[in-house]
Amino acid sequence: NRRIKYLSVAKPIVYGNSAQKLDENSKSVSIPQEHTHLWTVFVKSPTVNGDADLTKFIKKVIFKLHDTYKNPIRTIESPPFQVTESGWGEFEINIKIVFHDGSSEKIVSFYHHLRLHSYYLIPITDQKQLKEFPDQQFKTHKIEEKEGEKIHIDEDKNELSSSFFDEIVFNEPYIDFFQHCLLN
Ligand code: SLL
Repeated sequence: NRRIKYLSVAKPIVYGNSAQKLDENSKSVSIPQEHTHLWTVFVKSPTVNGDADLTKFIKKVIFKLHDTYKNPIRTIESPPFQVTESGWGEFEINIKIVFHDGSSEKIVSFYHHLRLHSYYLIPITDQKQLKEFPDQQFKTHKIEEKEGEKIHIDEDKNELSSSFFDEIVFNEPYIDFFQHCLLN
């Protein structure tokens, strides 16, 4: 089992979070009073095959939440690779992607800023929105992009999402790993 010289394989991923503002109606008994949002942090695939592609090379994804959470280290071993929680504050989530045994690939570790609020955003005019998204369904939707961060706001549903498109690059992968996990 040898490495394939000069070969790089890039796999696209999307990571980020969605968040929903809780109001009195949407608050369930199990959610503490001080919690303002319900959110989900995720790692997923933008490809048509979706998570089926990711599971070919991802063994698990580890999300490290803020220490104010019970069991802050959440290990997800099958798709969807995501954690849903409620809370009151934004913080940095450490995401670690672990590849299949035998791949000899190092863990990929990075941070995502859990976004609950959109207050820092520069308002965009409705005109621009209408031009870009003439579709009715986007009437109350705003999409912003800043430093690679795609922010989607749905005012009707009090929802927001923040996502980043990225890729995982495997340099000179082992032949076995390449054949079993990286070839489509
Ligand atoms: C802040 N630096 O002060 C951040 C910390 C922590 C958010 C935010 C805990 C929820 C729970 C929660 O929402 N933590 O388990 O009660 O804004």
